[in-house]
Amino acid sequence: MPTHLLQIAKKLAHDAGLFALKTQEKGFKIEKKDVYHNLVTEVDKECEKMIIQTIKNNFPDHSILSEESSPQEGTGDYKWIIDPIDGTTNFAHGLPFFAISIAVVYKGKPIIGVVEIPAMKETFWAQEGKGAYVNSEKISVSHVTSLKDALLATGFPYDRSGPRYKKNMELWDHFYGLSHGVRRIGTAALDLCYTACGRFDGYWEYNLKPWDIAAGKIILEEAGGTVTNMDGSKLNPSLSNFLASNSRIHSEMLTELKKRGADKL
Ligand code: LIP
Repeated sequence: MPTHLLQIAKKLAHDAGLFALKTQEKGFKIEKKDVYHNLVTEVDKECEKMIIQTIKNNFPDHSILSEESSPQEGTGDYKWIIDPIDGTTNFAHGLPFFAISIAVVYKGKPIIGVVEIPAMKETFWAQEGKGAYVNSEKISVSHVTSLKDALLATGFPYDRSGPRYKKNMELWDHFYGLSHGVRRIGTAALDLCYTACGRFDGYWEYNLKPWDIAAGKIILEEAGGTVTNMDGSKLNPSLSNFLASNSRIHSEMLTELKKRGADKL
């Protein structure tokens, strides 16, 4: 079953990616989802519809959690976690850094992750216990052992008035001084996959949702990385404070996050 689900997840991500890429050139409607700067486009919704319809046709008993629609509870043990376009702001502004992110969870345990980056022609994917890949090439995390040699990534909450936004500005400045630099690419799925293949060495962010990280997390872990809360405990998505790394600089990053009180927010 897992290999069959992997093939379907890859096909769904690939087809949605091609559709998104084509539509990005033509133009599309953009809306604001809330009072902040959280955007959704008609392409997010269309991709989501395509993906969900196929899952429902093939697996009517599977549960589905997807960014742009209400959760659907199935009677079976499998759950799909979907972000039809991760990096919507980038997509809306014509940037190539956006991804289709699809994970499959079995009895609460992630077993498959697929992150398709159509503009780069890169499909990152992993199956539990079988390693992580980009296209057909096996990937692993970097060998960097110290922050002073690391390239990091972060992202900022949509709510720019809250304490986490200000804290993240402070953390950005702090880590910038300790590393080769800190990038803000604008898609969590891609940040995780870039950490999985050694382009980044560490990544932190507040306020991420399960669909932002479900697929990227299994890809990173299968590539040898570590994902925890900012206090080092096992990831609890409801805390929404998140640290990912190549494992080798994880404890050094945790020390710096704790020094700045990042784990207390
Ligand atoms: C976005 C992320 C981005 C993060 C935003 C948001 P969306 O997902 O992937 O990196 O900083 O907070 O969650 O809204 O584009 O699917």
